[in-house]
Amino acid sequence: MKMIFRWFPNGDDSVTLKDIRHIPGVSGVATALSHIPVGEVWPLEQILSLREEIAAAGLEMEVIESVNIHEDIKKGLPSRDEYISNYITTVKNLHDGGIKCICYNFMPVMDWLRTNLSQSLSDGSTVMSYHHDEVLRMDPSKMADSMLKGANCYSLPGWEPERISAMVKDIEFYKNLSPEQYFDNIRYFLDAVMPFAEEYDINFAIHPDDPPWPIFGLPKLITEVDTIRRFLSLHSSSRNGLAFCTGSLGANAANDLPAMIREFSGQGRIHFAHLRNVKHSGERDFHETAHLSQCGDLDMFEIVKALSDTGFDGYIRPDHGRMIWGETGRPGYGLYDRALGSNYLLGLWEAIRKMS
Ligand code: DNO
Repeated sequence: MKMIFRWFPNGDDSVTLKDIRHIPGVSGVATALSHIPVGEVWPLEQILSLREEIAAAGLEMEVIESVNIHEDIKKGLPSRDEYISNYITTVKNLHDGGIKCICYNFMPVMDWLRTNLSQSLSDGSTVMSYHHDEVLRMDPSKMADSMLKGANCYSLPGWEPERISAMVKDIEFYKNLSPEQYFDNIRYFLDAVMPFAEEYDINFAIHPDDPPWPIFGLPKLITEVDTIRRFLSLHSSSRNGLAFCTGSLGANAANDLPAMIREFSGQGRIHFAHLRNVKHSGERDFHETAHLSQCGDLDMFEIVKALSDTGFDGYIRPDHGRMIWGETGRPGYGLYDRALGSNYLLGLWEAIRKMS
């Protein structure tokens, strides 16, 4: 297992590589060439120069989060073949650049969604939260404004300008696409790309839908045990795997996360784990919390134990933390609370390993 930290290059992060290097036990970063528009090839030289910058700070770059998938692929449009061919070239270049794992998602229109990026907790910290009633009342054309307003001038992953400008039209498009057709579109993508994941020894880690229930009638793919089984059965190669995000899947209290980890990690299908905690305040309402079990509704001990017991040897990163100690930055991605979280998780990992 390697503990890593998400980091955004090109000055688009309040956290520096030097800061990350100071966190004990963290060996590398999950990062991306996020300035390249979705669908274009990532040039090898740019991958290598980012790798050098990260190596110069004493850190590894083995995981990309994310190589995003062009909306035309998700929609199944004829232009998808060109975007898929670009994606494959990027996979080859990433292989040549030493990458071992690519995290991606197949969420239509938007990546993740919250209704408040800075909700105050009783300890004076702030976190991101989600209230489904507010989403039901939301005008999709205003959705991006409300997300970006809270972003503290940093880019929000999955809320790229080109995506935002097409959002309302795209929501309309998906009204005429059945869940089966949507599923066929990921199958088409995997059929084309998986042989190259094999050839280039790269693990693919799909991120679950966040939150894991329908929004604006959009199709959802990775939400619970059955949908994940169905997705994994599309390609039996272990390269076709998961970025197991406890906060996304855990937003649905019915998901038994340790059991899911035992099943999927036991099959060698979890390559990347995003570990964070959530507190439910309704069936479809939650807010994020500090990583400790006692701070939220997820049992982090059982989650880490399930990973350890199943021989997990992929990457873990502490996911969204609180904003504490006066820090400002990209919501969820401050330094301090994620550093605390990583060391709590490393402590659990060490104790579990030594006691088993
Ligand atoms: C949000 C993140 C997502 C995630 C992508 C992976 O904070 O969890 O943007 O990186 O869905 O492709």
